Formats: sequence, structure tokens, C-alpha cells
Amino acid sequence: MTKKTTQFKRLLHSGKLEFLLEAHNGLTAKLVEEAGFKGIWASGLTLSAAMGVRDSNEASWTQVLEVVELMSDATSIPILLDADTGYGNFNNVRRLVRKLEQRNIPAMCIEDKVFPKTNSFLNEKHQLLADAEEFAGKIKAAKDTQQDGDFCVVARIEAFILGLGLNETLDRAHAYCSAGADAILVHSKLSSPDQILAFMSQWKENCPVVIVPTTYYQTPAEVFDRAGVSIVIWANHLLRASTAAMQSVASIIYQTGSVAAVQEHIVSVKEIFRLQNAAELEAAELLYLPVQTPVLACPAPSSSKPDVSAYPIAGDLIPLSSRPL
Ligand code: SPV
Ligand code: MG
Repeated sequence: MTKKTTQFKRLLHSGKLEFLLEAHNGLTAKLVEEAGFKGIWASGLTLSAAMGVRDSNEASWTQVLEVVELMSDATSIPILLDADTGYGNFNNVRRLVRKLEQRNIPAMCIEDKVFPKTNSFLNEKHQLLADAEEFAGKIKAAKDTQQDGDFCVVARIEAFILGLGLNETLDRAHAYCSAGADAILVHSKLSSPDQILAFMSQWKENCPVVIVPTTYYQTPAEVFDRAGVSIVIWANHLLRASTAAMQSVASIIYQTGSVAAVQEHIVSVKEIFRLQNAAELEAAELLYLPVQTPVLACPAPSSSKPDVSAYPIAGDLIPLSSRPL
């Protein structure tokens, strides 16, 4: 299988518009892969929301790492981790890169805001832009740290989010590109793609551009393709879809005092077993588990009340180093 780092790098340079879809746990990561996507966006917003906390670095970076590792284990396509600001300064970024590589996470995106970050769609008074030079240092530190030549660092520019103009955005893009970024993510919260298209018309570097059209979603993808964008990220849609479904199902079950009304609208338990690959474990059990009755078989109790006499007593247990257990 092609390394995940190489898969992601190839997506950036495929020469056509590619798409990542958001996931926030092992199950949703699998769903993204099964749908046919070639890569996953591990969104800071949805990872934190799924943990029940805010997108303000309330989840620790190791908590994020644990989930992203599960996502990576569950799938064979590359994950681009939304690593917020890198969880600290250049030194924290270096450590993050080492940990991501150890856990087979092939790419990370860091944004030029200050820790703790705030989601780009929240009040801009709380948004603070990082010093461009300091942020470029983080990118350089990440690139100097990575062991795998194809590990990718995506540098995200938040200048438009803070109401700054095209010049500031372009200056930062050039600085981050010179620092070694493998791609630039230009973020905008307008409902039109105007800022993105203005940026693309001026961007002449051989450094791919990634966008997140959450607010300008009505723009057809061909527009981005023609403008030369490399990757579109659909950043939060599985979480939003599942939240709507769960709110509705929870409410119906509560109101009706029954699950009968929702039964036809939810996946079967069998489908969950399929997604967990339960069949593989059954096959492995045939291979690896001895077919014999357990040493300490407990007869099934005859009534619903537990039959305590059926459980082992101390004398039945095997002594360990001559001491009773
Ligand atoms: C995320 O998905 O966490 C992002 C994209 O960073 S946004 O929410 O648009 O900031
Ligand atoms: Mg984020």
C-alpha cells in the first residue's frame, strides 16, 4: 500500500481538484473512506464538539492525538489533521510532528493565530493573528523535524477572517511558502468566493492551495477547479448531519416512550457490526482460539437470580507462586 504521506502529497499535486471530508472519530473516518473520498479532514471543530468541549483548545493535544490515531487505524486513506496553532510555539510543533509521524498521521495544518485559538466563525474580536515571522518559524521547525520526506505541512492563513486584505494574505502566503509549507490554506468566511478567487488570481507560486468553503458552499466546485485550487475541504458536515439525526431520534424516543417509530430510520445493529469488521474477529477466533470447554465453566443459573454456588470459590483457583489468588 502506498504510504499515507505519499498519498496525501499526491493529492496536493494531482493536477485536478480533490476533496477531503471531515471526520471526528474512527467510525466517521471509515464512513468517509467508504463513501469514496481519498482523504480525511480531522477537524478541530468537530473533534472538540464530539468531545463535548469548545473549539478553543479545551481538548488537550494528546486527547486529539488519541482520537486521530484511532481514525488512522480504522482507515487506509490519509488524514490531514487540523492542528490549530500547533498547540504552542515552534518547540511544541516539533514534538507534534514527531508524534504524528509515529502514529501514521501524514499531514497537519497549522493556522497563524495565537494559542488558545478560537473558531474562525466566532466573534472576530476574540481572534488574534500570530506574528508572520514567528509562524514561519513554526513551519520551518516542522519541516526540519519530519523524518518522512512526504509528510506535509499545510500553512493556514487567517488574515481574511480578521478582516485584513489581500496584500496581507499574499505576504503571509509568500512567507509561509518560503518557510517550506507544502500547501497554503486560505480561509474566508464570506458567503461568496470573492476573497478566494482574488487570492488565486494573484498566486503564482508552485505551492498548492487548499480551501474550506463552509460559508461559500453554493459556489460550484468547477469554479475552484478553474481558479487552480488543489483541495476543497468539506469541514464539518458529518458532525452536523449526525447531530440533526441524533436530535430527532432522541426526541422521538423520549416523546413516544418507544423505539418503534425510529426503527426503520436507523441503521441495523448488523450494519454496526459490519463497520466494526466483527466478521474478521470471528474468523480469527476459529484460527487462534482452542476449541475446548473453559476450565472453569460456570453452569447457567436456573433462575434470573444468580446462583452463587456456581461461581468458583477460592479453593478452585490455581495458586500463583504457591499463594492463593
Ligand atoms: C475546522 O474544521 O475545525 C476548521 C475549519 O478549522 S473552520 O471551522 O472553518 O475554522
Ligand atoms: Mg479548526
